[in-house]
Amino acid sequence: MTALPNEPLDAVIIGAGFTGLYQLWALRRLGLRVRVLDAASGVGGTWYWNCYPGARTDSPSNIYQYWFSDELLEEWDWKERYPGQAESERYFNHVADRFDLRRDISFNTRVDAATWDDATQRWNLATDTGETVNAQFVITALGPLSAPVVPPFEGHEKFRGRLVHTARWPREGVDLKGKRVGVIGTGATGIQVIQTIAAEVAHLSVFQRTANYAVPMTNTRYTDADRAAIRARYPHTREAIWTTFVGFDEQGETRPYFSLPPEERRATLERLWADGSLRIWVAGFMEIFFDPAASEEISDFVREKIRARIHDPKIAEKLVPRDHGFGTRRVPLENGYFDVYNRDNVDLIDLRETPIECLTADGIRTSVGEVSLDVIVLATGFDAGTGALTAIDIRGRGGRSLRDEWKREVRTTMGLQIHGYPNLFTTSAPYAPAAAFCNAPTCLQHQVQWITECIGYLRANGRKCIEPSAQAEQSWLTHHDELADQTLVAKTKSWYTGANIEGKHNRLLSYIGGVPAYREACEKVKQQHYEGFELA
Ligand code: NA7
Repeated sequence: MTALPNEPLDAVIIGAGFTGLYQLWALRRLGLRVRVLDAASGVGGTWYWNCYPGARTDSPSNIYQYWFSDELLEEWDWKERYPGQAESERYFNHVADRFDLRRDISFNTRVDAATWDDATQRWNLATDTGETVNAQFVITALGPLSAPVVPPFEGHEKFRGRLVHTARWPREGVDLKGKRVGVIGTGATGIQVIQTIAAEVAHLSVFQRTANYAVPMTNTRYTDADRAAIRARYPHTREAIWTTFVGFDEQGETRPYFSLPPEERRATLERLWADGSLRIWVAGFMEIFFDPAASEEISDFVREKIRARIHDPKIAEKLVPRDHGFGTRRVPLENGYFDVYNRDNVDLIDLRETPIECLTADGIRTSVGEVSLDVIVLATGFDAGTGALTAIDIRGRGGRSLRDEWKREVRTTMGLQIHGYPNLFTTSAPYAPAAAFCNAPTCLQHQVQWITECIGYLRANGRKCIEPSAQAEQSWLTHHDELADQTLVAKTKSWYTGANIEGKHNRLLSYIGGVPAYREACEKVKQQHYEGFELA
């Protein structure tokens, strides 16, 4: 473990994942003394922790990467269209070595508290290693999905088998071969685990609360020719990601859904579906987000696709979502997921019909009896956007507590700063597209660039502090809410709305005005010398 520096720093970055590594690279170029702190023993963030079986990106590798270095783009060979966890982790390790980033990273170091000192106008951070560090700026690069949720089932302590959350999967793996395994959760993670382990385990019991839509993934192993073709498009791709609604590289349908005759609507959906990607969601018909009639028709199209995969019509009906429209929750890609339910060694337990009552010494008891298990996999998701921030005791001006304030209402200004917390910059925090509704690398890189330019501006202009005004924060929230209220996404229960956490704020987590509009708003603030922000 690298000891923390004794001398005061210019900036501390919390997190050595996608955002943290780039932020370190960028602030170093400004000449700042920077330290990155991470609880993990290595780089990669999400791709360090989520090493469960089948973990894989749902964004293609050509847009799930850094754009800041032409050399990096030239030398890194993606092996697949959708890289698995190991390949993604290798990429981050390569980046850390390639740019000599490790010398400024302290691993195995969790930040417990960050306290703003009104007198010195600097932050003091305390870590679980008993160390402290002092810095002018703090940038949180915690990732939107890094605080795992373990549901408070009764009897946790009684279970004699192995209980593991996907986001805390042991690095050495878990032997599932020939075991009776239960998976709770059928979100993007559960789907990946289930489709990966079904053939290996003796018996798999899937505990499903909400049925999920999923699109078949066409993953390809790239040849040299594929890579050359993808590289040739990089100049286009690196521009295109900024112009699309959710930071992917393809524009959506511009023809209004109901302006097309039914057969053309169908043909278009088939074409989007056949792409084997998230295109049908992120670059399809925008009406899925706000027009109930279009949403229903498109959802029916997907329901039909699901039914066609399942032999037993009764099981098929359990797997078909009916309580929300396609695309109003995170759409996962799948690779053999639905076919798993045609196997003899797989049972689907519908928790709406037979809820979990408790864990027992031998497994899980539902309202109709006990399921005996050797291993329980919790694919139960995250306290998205806020959980990782409130896990740290953050104290701003006058000792105010972010944890307490966010219990009442979660507030940010463009997801980048919070009124009352000077010189604290947040990435992937609520009310920016980066929190959820964006190809994460696109939006996180944009936030790093904005933060870096802002700090550069402060230094160039002899300013020490920046903090959004209460008024600017309120007007961003009002704008955010106005857009969110028009969407079906905000009316649907999911982690996007915080509905997966009891008592959490009921506001759409992610800005839903699209990447171009968000970038424009951020650019305007910058052009107007950080209007709405108080500089001291
Ligand atoms: P998600 O998408 O939040 O999925 C969590 C799943 O776990 C979901 O099916 C939940 O059902 C289920 N869940 C959560 N709590 C319970 C309890 N108490 N009982 C039964 N089932 C439960 O998390 P993921 O990790 O799959 O994906 C998160 C993101 O990571 C994903 O969107 C990608 O961006 C990558 P529910 O739907 O709440 O009824």
